[in-house]
Amino acid sequence: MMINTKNRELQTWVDQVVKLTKPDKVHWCDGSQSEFETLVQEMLAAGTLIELNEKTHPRCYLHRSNPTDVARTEHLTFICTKNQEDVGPNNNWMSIEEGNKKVDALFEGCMRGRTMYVVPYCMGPIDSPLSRCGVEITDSAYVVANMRIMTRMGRQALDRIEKNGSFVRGLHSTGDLSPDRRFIMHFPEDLMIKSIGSGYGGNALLGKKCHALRLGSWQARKEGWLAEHMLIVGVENPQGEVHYIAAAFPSACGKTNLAMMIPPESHKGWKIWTVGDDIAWIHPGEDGRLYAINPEAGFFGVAPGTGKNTNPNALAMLNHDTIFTNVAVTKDGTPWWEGLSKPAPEGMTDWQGKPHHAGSGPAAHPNSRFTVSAKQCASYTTKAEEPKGVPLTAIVFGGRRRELAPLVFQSLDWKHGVFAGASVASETTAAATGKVGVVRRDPMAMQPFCGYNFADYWSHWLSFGDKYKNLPKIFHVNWFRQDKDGAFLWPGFGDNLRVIRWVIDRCKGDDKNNATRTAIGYLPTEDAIDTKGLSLAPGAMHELLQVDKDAWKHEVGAIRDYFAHYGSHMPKELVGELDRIERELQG
Ligand code: OXD
Ligand code: MN
Repeated sequence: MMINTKNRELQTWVDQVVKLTKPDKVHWCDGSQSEFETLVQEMLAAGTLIELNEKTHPRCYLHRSNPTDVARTEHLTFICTKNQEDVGPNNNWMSIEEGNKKVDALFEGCMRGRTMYVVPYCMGPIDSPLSRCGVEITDSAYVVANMRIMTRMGRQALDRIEKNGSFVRGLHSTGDLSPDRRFIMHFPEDLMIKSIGSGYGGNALLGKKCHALRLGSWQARKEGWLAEHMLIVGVENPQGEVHYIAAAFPSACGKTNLAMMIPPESHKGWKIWTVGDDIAWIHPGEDGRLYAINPEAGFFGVAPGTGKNTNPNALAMLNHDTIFTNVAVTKDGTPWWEGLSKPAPEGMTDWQGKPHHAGSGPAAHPNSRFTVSAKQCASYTTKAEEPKGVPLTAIVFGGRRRELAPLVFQSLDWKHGVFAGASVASETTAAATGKVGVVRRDPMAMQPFCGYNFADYWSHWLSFGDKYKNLPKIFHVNWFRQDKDGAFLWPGFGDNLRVIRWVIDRCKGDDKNNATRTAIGYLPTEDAIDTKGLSLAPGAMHELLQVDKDAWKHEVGAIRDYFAHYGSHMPKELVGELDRIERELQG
C-alpha cells in the first residue's frame, strides 16, 4: 500500500479501514480549491448536487438528502465506554466490544464501488494551542465538501497531526442510509467515532457534534476546560468597548441569529462581531478569566426562519459559495424556504424534488440547512482566528419556553449559574427526529451532546468556581414567552441586544439599581431594559419580568425529580441551590 503520511498510527488505521470497507479508490484530501471544484463537478454529474441560479447565486448548490435522513437521530447515538456509569442516564450506552462489533459488521465491504476520502481537519485556528485535530474517513463527497467549509481541512491539518501526533479518528459511511442500519458510535477512551447509515450534518460531519462536543467534552473534563454548545459574539458599544458573550441554546433556537444580529435602528453606534454560532471551546487563562475559541470555520445553519427581518447578515452571506440541503427551489433556480418571503412563490419544487402547491406542507424541510464559510459573514471578526481565544464577560443559557422562564435573569453567583444551566428546559425542535414542541430538560443545551455523565459534567463546571477568580457572570434568557393567545411577548432578533445590554451593564456593575434580587436570581427592574421604539403589548414587560411563585414551586419539583435520576453522582451543591430556591419561594 502507498505511504501517504509520516504519522504511522494514521497510516496503519487508514490501511485497516481500506481492508475492512474495500473501497475502489482512496483519496487523501489536501483541502485545495481545485480539489473542491473537482468534487463539485463529480457530484453535479452524479446528481447528488444541483446547481442553483449562477447569476443570483454563483457557486451555490442544492443537495437533497434521503427523506428518512434529515436530522440527528439521538436514539441511534451511543457512547461506548468501559463503565456504563461514566456516560450517565443522559446518554445511550453500549459496551466497547458490542459497539465495535455492531458497526464493524456494517462497515464490512460497505465502500465497494465507492471512493474513500481521508479528510484531515483541525478544529480551531491552525496555530492555536487550544485547537485539536481529527481525521475523518468517509465515502461521501458531500461530507468532504461540507467538512472543507466547516473546518480547517487538508494539508495544514495533516502537517499539524504529523507534528503533534494525536488526533481523533472518525470513520463514516453513508452505508445504505437505512435507519435500521444507522449508528453514531463514540469511543471516548479511544478518541474514536464510528458513524454509519446517515449523511446528515450532525451525524456525518464528524468534526462538529461528535468530535467538538461529545469527545470534546470528555477531553475537556480530563484536561480542565469546557467544550460547549455555545455561540460566541462580541458586542461593541458606541465607546468602542467590546464584550464577548458565549450563549447556549438548544438546536434551532436562534443561536445563529444572535451570533450575527444587527442592532436595532435606535442603537446607533453599537456593533456585533461574530466569532461562532454553535460551539465554543473555553479555557481558563492565566488571569483567571475564561477564553473561548470557535473550533469551526463555517456555519451549518437552519434555513427556515432566516429572512430580511430576522437575520439580514445571514441572508447576505448565502448568495454565493453556499451548499444548501433540503431547501425548496423556485422556478428561477433560486433557493427558498419558509420565512424567506411571503407569499410563497408559485411553481416551486419542494425539498423532495416534487412540485410544491399551497397547502401541501412546507416547501423546505423544517430542518433544511445552509453550509457556508464564516468568512462570508459581514460581522465575522478576525478575533475568531486569535490563537488564545476571546475573553468572556458573560455566559448566557436559554431555552424555548412559552411560559415560566422570564425574559432574563442573572444568577446570584457561579454555583447558582451552574444550577441555572443544569436546569434549562426547552421545547424540542426539528433539529432532531421525534416530536416537536415537547418540553424536555436540556441542561446547558448539551442534552444531545455531552459525552459523559451530566452529574460529573456539572461537578466539572462547579470546580471552576473554586479555581478561577475572574469568571464570567452567568445569565438565563428566554426569547420565546407567549401570551394566552400564543402571541410572542418579546420581539426577539435584533431587539435582543436590549437584553444583552442589561447583561453587560450587570457585568460591569456600575448601576446598583437595575436589578431586584428574587429567589430565582437578579431580575431587571421594570425600566432597566431600554424599550424605546418598541411596540410591546400593554403589560408585556411586567409579564416578562415576573416570578410566578406557584409555577416556580412546580418547576422546582420537576427539577428535583430530574436531578434524582443522577443518584449518587449528583453534586450536592446543586441540590442545595434547589433547597434554597424552594425555601425562598415559600417566604
Ligand atoms: C446543529 C444542532 O446542527 O444543534 O447545530 O443540531
Ligand atoms: Mn447546534
